[in-house]
Amino acid sequence: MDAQTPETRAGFVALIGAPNAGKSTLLNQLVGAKVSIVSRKVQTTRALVRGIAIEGQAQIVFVDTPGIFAPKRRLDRAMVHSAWGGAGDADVVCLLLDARKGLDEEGEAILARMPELKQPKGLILNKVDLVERPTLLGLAASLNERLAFDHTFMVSALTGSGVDRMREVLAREMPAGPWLYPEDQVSDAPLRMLAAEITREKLYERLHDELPYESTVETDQWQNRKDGSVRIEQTVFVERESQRKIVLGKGGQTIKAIGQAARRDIAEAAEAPVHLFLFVKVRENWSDDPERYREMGLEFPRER
Ligand SMILES: Nc1nc2c(ncn2[C@@H]2O[C@H](COP(=O)(O)OP(=O)(O)OP(=O)(O)O)[C@@H](O)[C@H]2O)c(=O)[nH]1
Ligand SMILES: [Mg+2]
Repeated sequence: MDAQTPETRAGFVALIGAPNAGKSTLLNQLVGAKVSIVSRKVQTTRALVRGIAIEGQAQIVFVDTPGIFAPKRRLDRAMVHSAWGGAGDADVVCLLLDARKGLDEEGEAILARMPELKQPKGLILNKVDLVERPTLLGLAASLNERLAFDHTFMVSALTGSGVDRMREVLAREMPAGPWLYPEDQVSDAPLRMLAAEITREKLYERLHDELPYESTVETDQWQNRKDGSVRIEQTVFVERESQRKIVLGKGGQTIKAIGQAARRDIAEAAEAPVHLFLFVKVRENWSDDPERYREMGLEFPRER
């Protein structure tokens, strides 16, 4: 490399925070593509999702993590464990807070553990579109008294306000070194995984109040056809027959609508026409089945 060429940089920035703070929405804004699913429900993200952004000579791998909360079930425990794991491995750790909520009990518990992390730390106050400026400044000041953050960002993941500046500042924190992924790659997750996540998002969108968290989606078949289209088969696992009925809906209407919405987004991600076939299966206690965790990219906690 000649002396004129600025050095490349590359590294990881973990986004941690309570469920629903807007981590996945922010990841998608930072990357400029949908790589992580979003919903109004808490505990949407289940495993680490990496989204890759380029800023000048820096490649920044943003790591979206499951929301951190007091876990009750085995799946909860796996998710929270994965979130802290993502933080431990990053070059910079950013705590994301919903600025409208401020520092609630969940945020407090995460903040209390952050001094254990040795990396530079960022504070991200999100959802500034919903908060008055003085409230925001007060919150930033009091949080910085609690922990000496290296950077404080005020953003709206929804509108994109403040996001470009944040990416620029974080780019300068990245260690010098070669890029970790090809220039045009936006995610490290295989498309079949993203496709399963997209269907789960549509499931949440349609059934937010009826369907509890007892569902998961897997891609079983992914076939690239000669005509350039893709044939995909996915299975929605639920825990009980009553839930299967809800997912199917009257005359199969609900699953049909979910399938249509998912197909559109998957086709966009795959940049190809998609034929999507959805199956709904009852698998009692899938959330105690190690294989389901492997599919999600989670470690299986031995303790229930
Ligand atoms: N008004 C507003 N809403 C936002 C903003 N960012 C996220 N949201 C909304 O907040 C909700 C949760 O967003 P997610 O991105 O799924 O939150 P998360 O932190 O990834 O949640 P978990 O994966 O459950 O931990 C969604 O309804 C988003 O549309 C923002 O800047 N402003
Ligand atoms: Mg999320």
